[in-house]
Amino acid sequence: MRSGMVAIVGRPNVGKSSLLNALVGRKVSIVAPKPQTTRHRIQGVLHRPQGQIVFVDTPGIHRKAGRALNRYMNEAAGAALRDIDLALFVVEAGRWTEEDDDVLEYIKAVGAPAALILNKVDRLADKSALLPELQKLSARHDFRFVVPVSAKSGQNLEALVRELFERVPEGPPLYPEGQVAGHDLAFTVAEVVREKLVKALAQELPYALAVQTEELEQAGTLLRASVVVWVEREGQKKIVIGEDGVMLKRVGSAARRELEYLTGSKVMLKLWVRVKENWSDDPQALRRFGYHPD
Ligand SMILES: Nc1nc2c(ncn2[C@@H]2O[C@H](COP(=O)(O)OP(=O)(O)OP(=O)(O)O)[C@@H](O)[C@H]2O)c(=O)[nH]1
Ligand SMILES: [Mg+2]
Repeated sequence: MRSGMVAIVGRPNVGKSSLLNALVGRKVSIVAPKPQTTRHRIQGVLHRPQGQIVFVDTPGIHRKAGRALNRYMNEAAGAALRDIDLALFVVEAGRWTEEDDDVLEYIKAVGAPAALILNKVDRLADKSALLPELQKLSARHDFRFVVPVSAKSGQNLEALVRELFERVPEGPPLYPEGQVAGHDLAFTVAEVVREKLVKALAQELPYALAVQTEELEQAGTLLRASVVVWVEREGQKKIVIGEDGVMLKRVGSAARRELEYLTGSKVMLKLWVRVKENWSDDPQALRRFGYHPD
């Protein structure tokens, strides 16, 4: 049996979480069109007859890291590069930016073995540009291998999995058979609610949100969850709740539907909105909301 740890790193919004979900065949990490969606390291497990690969999805490494939360996110991503068998450095095909340079510099500094993954090839209008781009980017570092993929269409993912199993060492499985996510249900509930909020809310508001599961109770086939949405100001609370509570209701039912699909249970979800001034730059509040280095 082979088993290994593979970190998925890159700048925000390149499709790291989408890639993780596509590789393990289940949604274990939330996805949104806005950058900085993932805030923690998230583990997802690929089980195959030849062994097991534990993927570690990470927050997008970004430049404007002024607030304590942003520093936490960059540190969480950086820490994922330690003690791994391979890093998947994910970039967008046809769209290299300075933040990609930063990530590559970081990989080099840490000395982590890395493969280059060009994601979103389904979006390329001109496919003939792909080969020259692959050649150009391959020359930037001693990558173990380079693979173009689409997390969305699934294109080339099997080739990537084959490459990975050739490179992870022999070893016992790290997770029991059948376990796909490294986190518990309380975390899943909070993240699904956060994803629906990020998708529903405009512009800057997603960055002012933290979500915590306060109570979780499984009674037979019924799952009861009570979840707190933290914002930084009274005005933000009004927006999250919406006129006559419409926004919160919409978010709540979208989250409930997805949780019912994920758990197979009937879900009763209660959402509360509370204000914690400036929590995203307050180290104590960050720890309380689960953003603590481990
Ligand atoms: N067309 C296309 N879109 C993709 C692909 N992979 C991801 N996306 C989209 O890109 C956006 C960002 O995807 P995520 O998976 O959240 O990206 P991420 O790198 O995890 O982002 P952060 O967590 O914010 O760093 C979403 O709108 C995805 O649907 C792909 O292969 N093709
Ligand atoms: Mg992500």
